[in-house]
Amino acid sequence: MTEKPDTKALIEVLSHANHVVVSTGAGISAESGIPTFRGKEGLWKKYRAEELATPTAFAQNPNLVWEFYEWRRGIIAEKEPNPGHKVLARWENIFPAYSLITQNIDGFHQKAGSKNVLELHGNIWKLRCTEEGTITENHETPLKKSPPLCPDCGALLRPHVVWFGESLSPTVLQKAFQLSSECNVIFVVGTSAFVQPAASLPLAAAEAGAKIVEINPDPTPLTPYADFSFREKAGQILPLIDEELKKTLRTKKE
Ligand code: BJW
Repeated sequence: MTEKPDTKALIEVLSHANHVVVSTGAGISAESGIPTFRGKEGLWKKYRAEELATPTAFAQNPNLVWEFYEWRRGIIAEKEPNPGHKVLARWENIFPAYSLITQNIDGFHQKAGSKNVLELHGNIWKLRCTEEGTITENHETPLKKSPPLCPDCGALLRPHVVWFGESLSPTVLQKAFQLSSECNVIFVVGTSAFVQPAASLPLAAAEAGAKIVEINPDPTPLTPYADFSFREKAGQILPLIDEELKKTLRTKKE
């Protein structure tokens, strides 16, 4: 029988936390059946990021890039958020202040009920005009026309996501660093902690005095800095932490 992970010390910290930040990556959606990028079965093991997730790739071959994104939209459309996403949505009502930051583009946090989500790398259900920069929401799978064209000016539309070599929205990024440097605890869930600038958020939080909680079946470059490391799947450990937290908060109220 596998031992239940010890959450006692973490629950003690959480029960006194005023502001909790959670920063998620592809691993939170892995148990929903969404491929990650860098694991054994990761997308970047089968496909070259340079050919599919850079502005140069899109300029050279928009058809191929759209084929990749249409395929992924199809997968995401068929899947559902898992218990990990649901706990993170519930936590909006638990802590005095709570912020959810994600590198994911799948929209699963919102689908699970999270109201405030800071999306660092955009959203696959949004399209952006390459000429005018206008952003529209679009959930068609498959798209009626691929690659899609802007209904207003006829220019190519692209996925509203952040590719390698592109800057993140300065407003979103500034907010993410601000929240991270204000929190008492930062959870880092399901990210290889490899891609910048997202990987720097927990370090900024720790520098400002926050505790780092890492949830990932595998160690990452962040692991040596983590105050709590859970080598577990997010969909399993988050409900467990939530359960223990509920018990403690209930006792405190009584
Ligand atoms: C589980 C689990 C379960 C499995 N439960 N866990 C400084 C130094 C060096 C380079 C740079 C730097 N600053 C910028 C760069 C360049 C670059 C970069 O970081 N490169 C690195 C590869 C080194 N960054 C950029 O280009 C960024 N732009 C930028 O900084 O602009 C300014 C600038 C540009 C150039 C130079 C300098 C400055 C933009 C980054 C955009 C990333 N885009 C992508 C694609 C988005 C659209 C799409 O999805 O198609 O974003 S790449 C891909 O990686 C995607 C992800 O959001 C991102 C992060 O991946 P994530 O989420 O960590 O997933 P994985 O697969 O890596 O890890 C999953 C983890 O889950 C694993 O650890 C598993 O173990 C775990 N797991 N099951 C919990 N059940």
